[in-house]
Amino acid sequence: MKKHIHSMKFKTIIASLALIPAAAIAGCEGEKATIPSPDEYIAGNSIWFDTPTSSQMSEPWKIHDFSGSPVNPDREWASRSLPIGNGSLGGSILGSVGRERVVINEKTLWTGGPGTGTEQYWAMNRKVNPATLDSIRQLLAKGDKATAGRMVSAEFRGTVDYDRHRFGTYTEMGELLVNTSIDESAVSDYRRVLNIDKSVALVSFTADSVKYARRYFCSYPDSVMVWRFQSEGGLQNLELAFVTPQTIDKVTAVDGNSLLYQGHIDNNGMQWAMRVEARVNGGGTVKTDADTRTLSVSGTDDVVFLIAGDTDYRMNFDPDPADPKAFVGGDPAVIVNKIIDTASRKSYDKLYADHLADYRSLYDRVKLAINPGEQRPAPLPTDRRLAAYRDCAADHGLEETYFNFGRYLLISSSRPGSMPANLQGIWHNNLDGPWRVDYHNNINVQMNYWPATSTNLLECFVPYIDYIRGLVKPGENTARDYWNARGWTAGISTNIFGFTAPLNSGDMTWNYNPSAGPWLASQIWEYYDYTRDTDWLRETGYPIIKSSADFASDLLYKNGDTYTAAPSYSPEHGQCDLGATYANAVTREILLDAIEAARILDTDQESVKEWQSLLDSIAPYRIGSHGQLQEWSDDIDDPNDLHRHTNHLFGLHPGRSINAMTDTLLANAARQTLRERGDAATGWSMGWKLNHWARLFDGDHAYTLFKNLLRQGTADNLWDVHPPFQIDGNFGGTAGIAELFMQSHTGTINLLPALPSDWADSQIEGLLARGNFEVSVYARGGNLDHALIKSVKGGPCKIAYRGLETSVDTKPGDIVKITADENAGTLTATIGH
Ligand code: FUC
Repeated sequence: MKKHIHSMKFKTIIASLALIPAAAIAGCEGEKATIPSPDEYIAGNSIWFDTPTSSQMSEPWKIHDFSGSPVNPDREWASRSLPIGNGSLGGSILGSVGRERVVINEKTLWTGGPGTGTEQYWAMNRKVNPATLDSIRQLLAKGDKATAGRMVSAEFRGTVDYDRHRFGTYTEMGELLVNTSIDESAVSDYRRVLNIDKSVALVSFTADSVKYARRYFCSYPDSVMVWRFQSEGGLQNLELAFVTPQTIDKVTAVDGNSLLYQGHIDNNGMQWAMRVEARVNGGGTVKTDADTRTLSVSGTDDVVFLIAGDTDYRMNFDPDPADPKAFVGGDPAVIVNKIIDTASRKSYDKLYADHLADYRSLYDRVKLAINPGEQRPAPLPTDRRLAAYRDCAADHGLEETYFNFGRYLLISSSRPGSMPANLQGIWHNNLDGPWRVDYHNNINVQMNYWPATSTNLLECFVPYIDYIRGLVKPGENTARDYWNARGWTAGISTNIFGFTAPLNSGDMTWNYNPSAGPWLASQIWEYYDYTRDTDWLRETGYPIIKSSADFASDLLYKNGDTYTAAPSYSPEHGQCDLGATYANAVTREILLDAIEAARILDTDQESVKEWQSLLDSIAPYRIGSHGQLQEWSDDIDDPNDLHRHTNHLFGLHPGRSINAMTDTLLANAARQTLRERGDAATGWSMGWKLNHWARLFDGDHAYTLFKNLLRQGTADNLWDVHPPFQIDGNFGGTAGIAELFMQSHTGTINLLPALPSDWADSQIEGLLARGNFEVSVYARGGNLDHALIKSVKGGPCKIAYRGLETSVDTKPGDIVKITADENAGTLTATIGH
């Protein structure tokens, strides 16, 4: 359906036409700046192109709204745009010449939720009679999966359809278009670059002997997106317009040099606002016209645009089901005005310096160097580099960039104060999108947060904690109504309004996933395990974990001497089961976490006893007839099955109930399963298998998966593709690289557990290990040269390397140097400061 709605729904226009003389706002940028050279931006880690995009695909929602197709109609956006973001506000830069096009997103711009009608929304759960659940379990115990499955399908679906209306969809704010009147045919030396080390994008080219350079970044400290358009040898005449699939209510000219756009989402009344301000430096004129909604800048060689966007969404951990405004906060127009007024008092240089300092405080913590001594080829545009890589050319520089880009994407899409990174992080170019661009608790959102811990970006984890907290209250209803259970859980798909029920579909292979909640809660434990922040555990983490462990306990069914998570499904695969390996593995994990957490806090001894006795009696992992780790309770795995999900290996990764160091039988079975599933798959699946192989200490096989991820699951702008674009694989890939150098899930820091033989002389600095240790590992000739472990919190530290072990007690700030003598069989830890 075409949704060209803003002309129909436009209610109020405040017209204003103002001419601002250059002198009134000149001088903000200080001395006249020289135009930046693209080489400086290409140097280091960058993604870049030497051909412009056409910008013809602007307003793709007019072609189709992208709700039900794996092919994004806007190919250039999906594979050639460059993303910037500050966790709330995102931009994807197309870098077109005659008409620049930047897609603008705000992470909380969603349709759906209680604003569409509280009663219907919160009636998301159906009520399952406990006797029915009992019958289903008994049928499964008798082996009648078909009848049990039919009953699950009839009873366990939700009431809310998986559509954009009540469940909702993440939706685009719009596109800022800048007409430049530059003749595209006259362009030379075109470069479009995202410098990942400096978190800034550059578009530069020459046309008719005039040099042009545009820079773009999105600042977290100032909550603002900043562009600077410069020219040398001629002046620029620019006209900026905003197009959107959303309803615009009002456009106001403010201060003569900016426009405030205010609008709302039709179906839930969510208010949004965006303000764009232009200020010229040195010369030129800014003109705003609220009638035509355009802002023009003429006769300038240097202009800065400031852009702020927001919605009235507010997080709510305890929404009142009667309140349609339970997730509604302050007026976004007030907020964006404040942002622009504050930011406009700062020069471009100051805004950028503050942005860079903030970015680097996170990004610079980890440094990867793959065989740094080797000769590197001359830099090529990323699309050509990737094409060569697809043709099997070695390119360790590209591999480093991919790793760093994953961290860049997380820093840009997940910062405290907003929702976590969704299926596309923050970047979205249409009204609707695949899987509603939602929070997918199936593997996807969990994968987004793997690198947040291990690659030392704990601050980026904070929105994920808030998201999970927001599921607890509504998830208690879901737990009770379906499973007559204590605690909380959530289903496969979630929005920003505390949606926790299964969706209204009878296809339970994907729609039935009560283990999703405990999986999320297990990452709450992980956050503690990395930070060792006991106060946080007591106040925030433990209540979530405990309640989830109670839910997981009540999901268990006693069948003979063992307990199984019944009924259960292996995600998107196979029949209803008495105890799918995945569901049992997640249960094990959350029970382990809850027991450890309660012991640390010295609390809930009765619960600990209950959890421990259940844990001891969960149906064991089973090894099937072809040596595989069974996916279901029966030995029915097909050795030729290439299904992308490997959730039955949850205990190997991200869980810890299969320890490849000690459980050789299970590790071999997991290996056999991975071999059967093969090395090709969708993006995220290859990212996950990379992690699985790393946990099996097979660096070369893990590297095969990483190469496949880059070759078959990555677009030219290095976005992960399912297809379509889906960001989880970027994060899974990044986390997997960290696992090759260091693992800590068993409580021991395992050095170089899976270094690919091709990366024999590599190093990584600043990874985070559980226990809150910062770990730098240096390999030479494929062996450990040395490692440096900085103790952040103090405490005992156990270290392993190829079967050698040592341990040391540390104080905060200690730096422990680890060296190995494999001939002598010693691993030595030396404490320094
Ligand atoms: C999971 C996957 C699909 C897709 C979807 C968003 O359910 O099985 O492949 O990635 O999430």
